[in-house]
Amino acid sequence: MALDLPARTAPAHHDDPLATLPADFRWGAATSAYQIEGAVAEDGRTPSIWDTLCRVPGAIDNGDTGDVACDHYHRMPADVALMRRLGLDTYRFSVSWPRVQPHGRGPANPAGLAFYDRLVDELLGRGITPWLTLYHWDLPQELEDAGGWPVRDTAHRFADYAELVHERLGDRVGHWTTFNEAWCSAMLGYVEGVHAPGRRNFADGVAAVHHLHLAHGLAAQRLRAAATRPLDIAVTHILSNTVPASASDLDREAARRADALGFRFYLDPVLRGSYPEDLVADLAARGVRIPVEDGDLEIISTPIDTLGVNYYRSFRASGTAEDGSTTTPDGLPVTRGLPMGDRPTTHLDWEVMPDDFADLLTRIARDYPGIPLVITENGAAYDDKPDASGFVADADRTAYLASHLAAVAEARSRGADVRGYLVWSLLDNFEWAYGYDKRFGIVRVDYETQERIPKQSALWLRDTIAAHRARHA
Ligand code: IFM
Repeated sequence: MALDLPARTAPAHHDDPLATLPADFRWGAATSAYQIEGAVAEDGRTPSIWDTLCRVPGAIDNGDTGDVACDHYHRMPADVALMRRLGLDTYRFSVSWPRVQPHGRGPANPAGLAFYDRLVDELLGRGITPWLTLYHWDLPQELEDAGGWPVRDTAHRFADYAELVHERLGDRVGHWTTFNEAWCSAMLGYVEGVHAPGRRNFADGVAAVHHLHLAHGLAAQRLRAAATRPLDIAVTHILSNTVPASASDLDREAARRADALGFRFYLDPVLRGSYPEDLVADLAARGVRIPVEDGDLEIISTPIDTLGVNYYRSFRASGTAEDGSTTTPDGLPVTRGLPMGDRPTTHLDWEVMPDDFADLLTRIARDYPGIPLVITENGAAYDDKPDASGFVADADRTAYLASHLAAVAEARSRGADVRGYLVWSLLDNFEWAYGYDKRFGIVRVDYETQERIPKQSALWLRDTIAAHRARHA
């Protein structure tokens, strides 16, 4: 499909903060399998936990499902051609586990793997680096039926799956991310129950985090051992700052607890080889133990090459509940997340806070020195209003991207080794429990016709990338 893209939208400014980004800065976009592929019952794919959750009445807004999504499974070559026209040098996609290993164990499904084979070749043919994520939340339902992530065996199943994908694609794919956002899989899926598999048990969520970490480490070792070319192995976490709502000891303690459970629980084991002591004590106070076995932390802290950072927003933490109490009915201290306040918000009511993004990246660089960072997701849902031709003049999203890229440049100037920025997302897509109503794409998808229409933000990004390349030519 030939797309007529309008002329440039972003004049180059001498005082452009992006002028400080290095010549080899990576520019790309990210998606995930269940959110865009559709074709859920084709070529041997079996249901994942998301197919199952989508069938639960009331679980997903509007009763939406990923059955068709953006029909990317059938439109992949045109989507890759569009990426090329936007000037992206990197495309981060995820592999659907139930598509390539339908039972979550045992032999590969050649027809499923063939899709990713074609995708990788199509990308390489257009000069785009494939960045493969092995797990973006679509656990084969059969593995959930066997216990899911709270069960240790799932980590071993994942390592086998990683090796099987590598066997087929490892000759052409150099960038491997094991997991996308373990926090979401564990906490939204097993504690809050708003994501698949929709369970609600805190201890299960904690066990899930540990087994996701273990699976990451086991897979990193298998990939490294099987590699026939240098691999860049990464894991991606969604990360936020949590600042105390006031200078009181109560709020400072609440912020510490939130930071331990929401931030350090994810980075410390991978990058320091230990769980934070204060987290372990907080969990013990709740009667919960992380199910660590001998040798696990060595596996989990297998050296990686890149940390993927997904950033959307930050929070304040208060030690006082809405009703004024400072302890829960179980006698635990209250930890209440609050908005930062006085910030514009997106269609999801998420606050827009690029300054906090710069602070977050600076903090990661300070507390976990030596690990290169890539922004593997950042973007915003806005209530896009297309004009008569379907074009979306999304000035809000464009400003969002510009300010967050400026924050990356700012963080770099403070010493954060950020090497790339992958926008979330290439296409409007299935936004999990919110269905299709919340649009994150820089490219509009008309779900009736499956037409792709680059928004103003896509054209801005195209021109920003072109200006970057021209600057370094
Ligand atoms: O759409 C999601 C994505 O799958 C994971 N990171 C956050 C995005 C926006 O909610």
